[in-house]
Amino acid sequence: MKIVKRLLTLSIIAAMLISCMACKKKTQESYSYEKDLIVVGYVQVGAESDWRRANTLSFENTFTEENGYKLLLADGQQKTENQIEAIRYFIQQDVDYIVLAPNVETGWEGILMETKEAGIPVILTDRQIKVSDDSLYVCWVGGNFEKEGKDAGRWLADYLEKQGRADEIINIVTLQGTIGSSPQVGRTRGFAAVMAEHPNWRMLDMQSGEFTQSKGQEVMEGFLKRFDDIDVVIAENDNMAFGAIDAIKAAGLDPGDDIIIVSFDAVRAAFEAMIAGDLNVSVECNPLHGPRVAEIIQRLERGEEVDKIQYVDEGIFPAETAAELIGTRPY
Ligand code: GZL
Repeated sequence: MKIVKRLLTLSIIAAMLISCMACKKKTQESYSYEKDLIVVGYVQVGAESDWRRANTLSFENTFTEENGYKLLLADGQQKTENQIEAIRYFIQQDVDYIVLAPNVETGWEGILMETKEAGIPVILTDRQIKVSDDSLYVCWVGGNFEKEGKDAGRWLADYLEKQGRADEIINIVTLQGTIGSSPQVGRTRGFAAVMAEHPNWRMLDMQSGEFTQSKGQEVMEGFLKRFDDIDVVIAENDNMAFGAIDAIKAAGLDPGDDIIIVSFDAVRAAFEAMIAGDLNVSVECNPLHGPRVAEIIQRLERGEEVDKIQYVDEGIFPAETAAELIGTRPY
């Protein structure tokens, strides 16, 4: 009996080893033609906005085979569960690096424990995450969202001052981004900090437009039905601002004049809207993270340390600068 049990145990161990060898062989085979390329698994939020498409293009233009990379791109379609599934797939594919633009700030401990156990470095880009152990990722590169929110508030205060409306009751509505994403959290918090300095500003309501033009228009239509005296719209990205502009025009009002529109991202279409007089300002959020992430990977490849938090440079673009600058815009 004992000999049977021993033979059975040996055959199970042998089977496990063979399957493991096959798996490793498959991984090596699947990228054997990539032997000299750095394989990067990029987990993108989605394709929800002009900003996002510029962000993806920045990676596609940077992580090319002639630059020494194989880019595997996963579109999360704005769902965290899709992103987690994609990360698990990249672990199975044994990529060299995982780059993650996290949809929202929470829910990442478990999957990043799996990447850590697999020994695959994770670089965060664009949005941030909340984890108790920041060794779960190498570093983060992106925009300073709370500063963007404050910059928007300060621009509005200055604009109202110049219009002689500094002491007027100002009714504001906000089209928020994806709730729980760091651009939504930061922009909302930053604007609120400036709003606290202006007791004559009233926030009538805030609602998420999911960073999309269609949802932004739908939410703005609702605001226009509920409130008959909106002075300012804060749109937490340009595409929601474009939706708000359409809704305001459909209501027979003049966007940029009857209702001041403050937006974020500063994509080319925002410059076109400012030139048309429909948008008053767009606070830049630079999407061109590809080269920054490539520089980080090259430093890691050389065994160098990299800064944990790396902000990209960003500006503020009021309508009066749009015509002069639109030709210089890289996205
Ligand atoms: C900001 C980025 C945001 C943009 C939106 O870094 O995460 O997501 O502001 C995009 O346009 O949808």
